[in-house]
Amino acid sequence: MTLQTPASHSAKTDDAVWASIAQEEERQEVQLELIASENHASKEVMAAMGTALTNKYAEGYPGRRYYGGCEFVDEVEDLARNRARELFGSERANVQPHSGTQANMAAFMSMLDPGDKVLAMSLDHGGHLSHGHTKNFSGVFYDFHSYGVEPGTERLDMDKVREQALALRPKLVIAGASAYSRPIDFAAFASIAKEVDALFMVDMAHIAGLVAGGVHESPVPHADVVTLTTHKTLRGPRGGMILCPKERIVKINSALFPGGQGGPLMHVIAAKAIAFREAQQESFKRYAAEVVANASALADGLSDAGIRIVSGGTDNHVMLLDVGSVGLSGAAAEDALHRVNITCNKNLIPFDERPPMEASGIRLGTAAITTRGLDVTDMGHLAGWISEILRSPEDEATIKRVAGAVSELTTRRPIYA
Ligand code: DSN
Repeated sequence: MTLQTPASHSAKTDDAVWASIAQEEERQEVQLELIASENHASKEVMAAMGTALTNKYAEGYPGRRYYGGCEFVDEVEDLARNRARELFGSERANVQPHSGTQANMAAFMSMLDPGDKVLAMSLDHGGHLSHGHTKNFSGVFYDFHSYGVEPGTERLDMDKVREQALALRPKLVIAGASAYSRPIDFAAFASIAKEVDALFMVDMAHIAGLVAGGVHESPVPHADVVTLTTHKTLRGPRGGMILCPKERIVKINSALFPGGQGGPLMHVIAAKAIAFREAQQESFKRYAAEVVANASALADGLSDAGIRIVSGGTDNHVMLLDVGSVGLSGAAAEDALHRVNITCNKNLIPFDERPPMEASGIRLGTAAITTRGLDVTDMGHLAGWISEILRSPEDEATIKRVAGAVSELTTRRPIYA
């Protein structure tokens, strides 16, 4: 198969843009990507996004469009929807959301009226912007309240969540996080929602690939609506998706289009279809298991090196390091690791006293480095390098040595081998 990727296209005239794209491709190749929400999509997924489907307007849904000439994009969207349903065992799927936040907006619009009460995880404890941040549409239009982790364990205590739900009587309970390293008990959340007569939604953006790969419990049997992104552990194109039982799909579809979006991105939907097929393969199950094994090994290695891991470790792809435990802010730690080509992001830790732009933590994830073939042995080395840099962030000899080791590893494990 010849891939028609933009990078291989012969008619490139815009030197400025292509130079930046080439540099970004090189950056990804030479850096170890530990940002927990990023991954390296396959060449086939990327190729689909550089096709003529980007030219096509297709407002509506397959068989019911507001434009002519949709016969082939209808086929593509049907493939994507059917594969999504099979992959996650969901009765219905909407594959049109441009992002996770767009998916959440449509989900909320399908279930809530402005001003309705919602209970979701606090952003400061690992929740997401679109779960009620005051400047986000969610916090502007709905009455969000938050639950968080417990001070001692830094884990969710479902009895406490239940107490809050009983006191608040929300219309919707949301589970799902961007920086929570422990399994989420979807059955317990569903039972709490039922007890207070609320609807239950799960935003599984971070763990979608782990759910698809069978290494995290699926929220689909428990939730009224499940939203996700397709580009994190699921390793597809940048975008969102909604899963739901058949009785909810009419409202969801109409909340997404025309409620929150116009024309769908058909080139991205084609890439989603390809990614869902990839995620149906045995090799993806192995990948998901390796992501979790690598995260566990990395957390153990860092912990053995004396760096405090929030909640003591991880059961999924993500971990939060309390870099205050080695005298750094999250911002300083992010910068120090960047100097040796290890990319991550500063992150608040639960009960953080620093402001978000400084933070006391960094968040690390293993989805992208596992895609490029790193294994648990590599995790031992990586933990050592991270520890050395965090302990000696200004030491030029350490920086040079670790940067050299990172370079040797990234050369040995190219992204697109
Ligand atoms: N979900 C966020 C992250 O985890 O990086 C981005 O919205």
